[in-house]
Amino acid sequence: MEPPSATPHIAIVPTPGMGHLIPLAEFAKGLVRRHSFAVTFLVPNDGSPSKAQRSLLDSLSPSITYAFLPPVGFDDLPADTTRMETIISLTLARSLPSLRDELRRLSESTRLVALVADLFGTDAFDVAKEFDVAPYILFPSTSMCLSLFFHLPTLDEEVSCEYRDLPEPVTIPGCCVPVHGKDLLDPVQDRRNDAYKWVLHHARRYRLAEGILLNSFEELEPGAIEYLKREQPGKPPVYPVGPLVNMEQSSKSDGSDCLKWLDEQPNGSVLYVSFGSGGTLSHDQIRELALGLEMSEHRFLWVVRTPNDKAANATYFSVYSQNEPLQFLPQGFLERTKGRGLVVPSWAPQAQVLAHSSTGGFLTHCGWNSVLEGVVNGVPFVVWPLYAEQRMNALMLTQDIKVALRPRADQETGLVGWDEIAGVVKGLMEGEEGKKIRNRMKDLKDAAAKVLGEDGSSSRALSELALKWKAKL
Ligand code: UPG
Repeated sequence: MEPPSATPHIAIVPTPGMGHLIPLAEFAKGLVRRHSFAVTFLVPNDGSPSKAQRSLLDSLSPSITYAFLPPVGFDDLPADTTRMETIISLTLARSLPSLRDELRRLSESTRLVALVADLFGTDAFDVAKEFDVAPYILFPSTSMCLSLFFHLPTLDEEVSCEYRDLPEPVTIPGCCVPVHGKDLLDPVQDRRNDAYKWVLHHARRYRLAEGILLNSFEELEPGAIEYLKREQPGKPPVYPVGPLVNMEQSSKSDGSDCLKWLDEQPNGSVLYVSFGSGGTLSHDQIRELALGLEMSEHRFLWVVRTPNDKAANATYFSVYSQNEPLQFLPQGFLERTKGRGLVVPSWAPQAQVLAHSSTGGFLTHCGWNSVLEGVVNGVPFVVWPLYAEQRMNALMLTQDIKVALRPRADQETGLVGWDEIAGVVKGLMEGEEGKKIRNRMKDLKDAAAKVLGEDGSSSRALSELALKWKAKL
């Protein structure tokens, strides 16, 4: 057998979801580019990796390789009560034997020093330890959410009812905005469901990590980060290395039409509308949104998915809609908004869209990667949370850092009406409040550029980690 090369090597194990894979890929790029590491992605899956997943993995540098683990199945799970977080966690839990085989191979052929999993990946730790590989987490969401994960085992012991029935909001350590139980992340909304048990399981195991990398930075979430960095028994060191965001120019392949269209629009004039990789609206809601955009009289670029009346995360595992999404738009909408609006089915090169000078606002579901992509480009938000921890993120953006407007849903129908949407879009794109928000975003953009600079705090945190890992060689 050839002796392993001297290059330090990291294994990364992403759980399903583009929102997890994208920041892990950015983290890998930084390690390779700045610290000469080699990286292997070991990807648990159910046999249907999405086009988006494959094209991202294929686009990485030769020092970043990947292998899909043999697919696992879920035929035994009840379709009506199994939530997203259970499937995400089981995809990894059921892949542990093949992960063990791959780690054995890597540890024999490379200088494997660490395994990095994401927020639902703590089951990989036991296998990592078998090969004397240090287990780490890259937490792809907010510091606020990480602080809640650390606090959850205590909450679970102290609170006997559903959190949504608590009369007082929950105070998350380090965070100044209290969060009502009904706004906490989805999987903690039903404590009898397996999804809650999985989240609690992972939260309890976070203490087993040798460190937690956080996709955030101090200027964005000062209170929570200061709290998380404080040494406490049972809490591993936290390294804020964010924002981990794709800043590269587009390859001008997939979705380049919308970038060309943006080239023709005036500076800062376009509202980009997207609900991340998994977000879907109901039939009625999609019609209201279309009319609201039309009536706002502003330019827009909208990534449309086939509506779904049952789930707000219907494309989480697949990204692409099964049916042609544009057929669900109101009659005549495309003709009436031609020139002023562009509608893209399923997927757009979002990082490049947000970096484009024509983009002046972002209507977002508040997935954390989307938020960070808005922040690094100074693009202010209209927030429209749908699932996962997005309601918490929306609260933070509107009430804490105040860089977003939020349309209100009708109390009876639960729908956000077209007139409310049109009003909020105008407010962001042309109103006084919009101007103030834009200025605050400019400060955050500058702060993000600084932490990512040569001597910035996130670059230093990454260097500290790289040194620690190299010392294991
Ligand atoms: N994206 C595109 N094109 C699209 C849609 C999305 O490039 O048309 C990219 C986008 O740029 C971003 C990523 O896909 O980088 C989406 O990530 P995110 O905005 O975080 O949304 P989700 O995919 O919904 O992310 C999941 C959860 C979210 C959570 C995030 C990180 O739904 O709530 O904050 O993971 O944990």
